[in-house]
Amino acid sequence: MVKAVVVLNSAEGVSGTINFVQDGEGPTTVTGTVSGLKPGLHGFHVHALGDTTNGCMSTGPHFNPNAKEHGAPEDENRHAGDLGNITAGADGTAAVNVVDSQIPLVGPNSIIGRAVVVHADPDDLGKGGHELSTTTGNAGGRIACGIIGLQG
Ligand SMILES: [Cu+2]
Ligand SMILES: [Zn+2]
Repeated sequence: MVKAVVVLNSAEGVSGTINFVQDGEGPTTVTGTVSGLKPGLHGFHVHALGDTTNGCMSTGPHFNPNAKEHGAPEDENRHAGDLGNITAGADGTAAVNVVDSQIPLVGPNSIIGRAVVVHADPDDLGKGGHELSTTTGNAGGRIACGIIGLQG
């Protein structure tokens, strides 16, 4: 069992903690809470780099070790880091509950040391017809991020 955690940092009042657990070669379970959000959908991704020297901007593009296009978590053609959207309620809090097979915590495609990014706007899952749909889901600004670190 390998565990990891992200503490989200934000210049915009968003906060949260996200936990990752992977048992053996199985899928990774992602759970947590994000608060301080505008109600509604917010893009939620693993980005390639654990670099926050320039805030969330320096975390690079979506983690994409297999050179695919942006998509929905259930799509075959998706970035490994495409975890879809989280949904904030009227109180601005979103619960995260994801099980995904493309974000391992071990091996060559491990997400340890990369970043989780929460966006201002909904991720259109590659289907919005915008010029950014197939790269970012047109999810808008990066309002919170944190580096994925090993947890004991
Ligand atoms: Cu993102
Ligand atoms: Zn993507």
